[in-house]
Amino acid sequence: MQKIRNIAVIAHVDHGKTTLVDGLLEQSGTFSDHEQHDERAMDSNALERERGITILSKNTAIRYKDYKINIIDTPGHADFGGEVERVLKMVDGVLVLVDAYEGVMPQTKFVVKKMLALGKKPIVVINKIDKPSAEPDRVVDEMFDLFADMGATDEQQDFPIVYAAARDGIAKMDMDEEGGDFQCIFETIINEVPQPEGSAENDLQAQVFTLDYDNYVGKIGISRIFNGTVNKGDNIMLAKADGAMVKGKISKLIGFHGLNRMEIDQAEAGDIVAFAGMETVDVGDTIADVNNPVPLDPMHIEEPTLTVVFAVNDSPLAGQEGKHVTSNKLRDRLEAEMRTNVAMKLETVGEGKFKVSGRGELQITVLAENMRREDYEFSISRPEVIVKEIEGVKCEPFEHLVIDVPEELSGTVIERLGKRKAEMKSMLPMGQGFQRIEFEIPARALIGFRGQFLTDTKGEGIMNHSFLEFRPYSGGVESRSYGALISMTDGETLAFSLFGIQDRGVLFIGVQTKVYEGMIIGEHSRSNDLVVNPIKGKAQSNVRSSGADEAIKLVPHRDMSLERALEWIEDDELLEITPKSIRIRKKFLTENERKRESRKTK
Ligand SMILES: Nc1nc2c(ncn2[C@@H]2O[C@H](COP(=O)(O)OP(=O)(O)OP(=O)(O)O)[C@@H](O)[C@H]2O)c(=O)[nH]1
Ligand SMILES: [Mg+2]
Repeated sequence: MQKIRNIAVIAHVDHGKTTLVDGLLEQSGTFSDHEQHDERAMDSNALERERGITILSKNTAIRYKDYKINIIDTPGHADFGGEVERVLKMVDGVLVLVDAYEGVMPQTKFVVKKMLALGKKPIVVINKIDKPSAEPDRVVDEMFDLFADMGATDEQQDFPIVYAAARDGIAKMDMDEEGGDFQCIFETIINEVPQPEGSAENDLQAQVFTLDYDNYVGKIGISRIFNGTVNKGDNIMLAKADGAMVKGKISKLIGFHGLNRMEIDQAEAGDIVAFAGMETVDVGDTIADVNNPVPLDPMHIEEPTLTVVFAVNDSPLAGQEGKHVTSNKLRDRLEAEMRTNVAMKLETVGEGKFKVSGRGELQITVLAENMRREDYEFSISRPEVIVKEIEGVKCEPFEHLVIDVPEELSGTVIERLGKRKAEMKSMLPMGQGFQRIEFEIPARALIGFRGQFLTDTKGEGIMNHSFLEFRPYSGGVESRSYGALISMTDGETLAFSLFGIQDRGVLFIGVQTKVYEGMIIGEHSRSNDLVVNPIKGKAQSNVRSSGADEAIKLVPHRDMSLERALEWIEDDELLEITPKSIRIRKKFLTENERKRESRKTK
């Protein structure tokens, strides 16, 4: 049997997983000398490159000596935590990265807990030791404590430690060593991570952990083979999660090497390969022996915590910028998403209205962003957390929140969070005048907090959170403290009128922008909404008023990204999303309708 090691790279967001995988590909000689590749080569889709984060886990394989090492790079952002859990079942060991300054962060805890519970062999990589602020010794201690707190076995607690500057291709087992390269990482992997269990002689059992799509061969299930041998053209049985058995045939077997995929004829127990030919394949399915199909344990998929309503765009500007605008198109696209993205759920809630549930705002905005790139137009509502009953008690999701703030601002932030029902758990000095404060907070109270936090800390604060558990409902929390500046009419904005409005708050749009009655063009500096006229021109006059013309200087407006806008809106507001624009609007466009509505709710 082939010598194989299967590992996943796990960590908090941005701690350097994808960069480390670059180094593993490079230093194993997997890239040939002339092969062109970008930095963070595994972050291959457009949105990943643009945002500099990993969204989907992806696998690759390298050769080291006579070993094949399959490596799965995972996303670090909490919203994609479900991916990590699935991937962990496919591997025998993990590289747990941790930033040598930031140390243990919420998602480090999340992934370590899952990894330990599944009994995987950990190798800890203290990364970014080149940072001037790095404190590798402190971070090693933090990891030790974390493992102990999370119930590591003695063997897991006795983890090997590699110190690395992944970006520079440096790694070493001892901080006092000079230089060093990734040889020590390869050696640690082959020595510490066990050879996969299972046997090539047994009946076939493989489990699908990721789906992919190829224009030529259709749906592809990327899978770990736990037992047996499979050949191209074999008949198999697909054991579905719901117990159904579907006969199928492997039309193609695809292997991985570096950034390439190639057709192969055979694969056996222990390996990670892709299967084509089964149109009904889903994540979690077992590809089993056709005569003796024995399903593997189903995969546990984390429940969604947040919902947003996607609806047909019915604004006065609807249909002008997007190609796909109807309810049918919207539904088809969302249904297609649910087929590959097992962490999300879809429910029709009314004519042209679809409730999409996921793990967090980023997961939902990534879907929305992909859709606008594909020429869809739609609206989305304010995110709502999922409330559910557990043993007769109304419960809501709680998050573990960690913030790093300049010491002198910690008072302000703690007060703000107090109003949002956050409970402070610890406070530690971090050096360089920063403090790290940890909280437990209802997920509901975090919606809209980021913008406020960035303002309060003048952009210097860092916040991170990840799902903790469902807990009893905590009652009302404070929401947005400012009202909206709402356009009273349709037309294009003019500098003269915006100049008159800008003292009333912060504008979200500039000049010559299309607006309509009920569209929100800014944030009021007070708590109530204010209706304004952004298209009013200057009255014509023959008299040149001295100084008036040159006085029209507009303060730069605040660009509302999809995420920022989604966090900002309230229940009676919507985001209008088109390939070209992100507009914020009132659900009810005229003032009369809004008055009638607010009387009703009172
Ligand atoms: N100083 C320093 N920066 C590093 C090092 N390794 C990675 N980085 C930088 O850290 C940032 C994040 O790196 P990524 O490899 O994308 O991190 P990641 O863990 O894959 O991030 P996600 O997949 O989004 O969770 C990039 O700007 C890297 O250049 C390092 O050793 N030293
Ligand atoms: Mg990454």
